[in-house]
Amino acid sequence: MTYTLPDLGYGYNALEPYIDAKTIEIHHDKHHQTYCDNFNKSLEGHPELQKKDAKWIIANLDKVPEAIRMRVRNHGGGFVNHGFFWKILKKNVKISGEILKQISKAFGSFEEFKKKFSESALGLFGSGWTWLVVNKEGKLEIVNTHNQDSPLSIEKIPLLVLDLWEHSYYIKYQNRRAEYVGAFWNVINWEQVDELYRKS
Ligand code: MN3
Repeated sequence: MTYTLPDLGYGYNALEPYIDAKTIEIHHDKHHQTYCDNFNKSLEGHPELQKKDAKWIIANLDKVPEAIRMRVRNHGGGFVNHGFFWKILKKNVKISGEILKQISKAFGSFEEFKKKFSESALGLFGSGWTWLVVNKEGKLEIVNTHNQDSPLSIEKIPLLVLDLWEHSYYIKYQNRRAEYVGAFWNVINWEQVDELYRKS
């Protein structure tokens, strides 16, 4: 079995003007595809792993043979993280429901959460991701991961994520990461985040 690139579920221009169509096209069709291809390559000759769900593999890297572990961590992480990222993007969805209640409880208010998440994203050096996760105690937490590392590997359940690799914003924003982080708040699919929270 091989893993296949998941569909975006919307058009390249669906997130304009916040995330431009060209960026989405290259990010999904080229970058994500490459992670998918390299993930498949890294698992060649390991039918026992190829049978597993990609998320299971990322959550159980200790069960991956050491010889291929770093490649699986990088490319499998890239494959899984991007699949998750596309799903939490949608333009102009207002936050409401249980997730709004829980965020307000955990961070004081939604505005305070936005501030902390943005600070975390802007404080990340190099390439990586900023996440809202549920930790083992069932509490909401903001975490950064480097490269293509996933919170699944440290027993945290992702609810929301922002890709902070330059390829995710460079065409439109160049070095202006803060503008990209600011624009992100207009394209969060809070209905999906709420659903993920309730399932967690
Ligand atoms: Mn990316």
